[in-house]
Amino acid sequence: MTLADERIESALVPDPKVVQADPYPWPFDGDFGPHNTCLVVIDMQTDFCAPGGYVDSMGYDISLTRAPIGPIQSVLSAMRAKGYPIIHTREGHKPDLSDLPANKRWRSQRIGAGIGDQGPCGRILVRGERGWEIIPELQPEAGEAIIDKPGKGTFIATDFEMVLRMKNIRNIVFTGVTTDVCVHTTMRDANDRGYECLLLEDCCAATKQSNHDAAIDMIKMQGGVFGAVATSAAFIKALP
Ligand code: C5J
Repeated sequence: MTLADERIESALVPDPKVVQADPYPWPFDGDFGPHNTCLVVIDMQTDFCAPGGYVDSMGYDISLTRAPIGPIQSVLSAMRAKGYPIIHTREGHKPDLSDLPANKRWRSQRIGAGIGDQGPCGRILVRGERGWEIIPELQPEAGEAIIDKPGKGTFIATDFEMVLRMKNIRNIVFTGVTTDVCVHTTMRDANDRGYECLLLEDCCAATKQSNHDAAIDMIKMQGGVFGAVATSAAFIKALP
């Protein structure tokens, strides 16, 4: 093989430190590893993805929100094996509901799944109840951070940013539910704070497929307006 052949071949082989993502190879500068990158698993709780939870009580199809469980398990085991920081989140309110805005409660009651009311899995979206727990398939391991949040975004009323700073995180990989609400809100906020964001599309889901698809499309606009999108397979393949 001549030097010219070698140059052509190396140009065809993607840099292993860059994920083949859309609309750009992620991260933007190729600086990616356990030293500066974490996985965030958003709200994979019984209330969002198991029978009798909040999403099920609203009448949505939980097969959608359960679909990412397998892909998230694959990403978790690949990242755990390489020592990446893992952060889980849970949406939920204090038992006295002092952190539940009246309009959030009213809207949920209107569609028959009142936050704070008794449901088949205990009080809906209340901390400490069965429905609020992370599903057994995606249980956090010892040493992994868990952020409890009262809202849709993970930065509001939590110590998320402090945890990211203590771990020297610059890149965030997003998984979880729902793509169009808690995942998007957190990704947008992270992007505005200067974090380099990647969403794994088969590791996320919404309560309606077209909302998931639209949320994915939005990220890709304007050259990657909030970051980039990849599949779990492309991500795992590139994981340094
Ligand atoms: C919603 C969430 N959709 N985790 N919460 O209410 O996205």
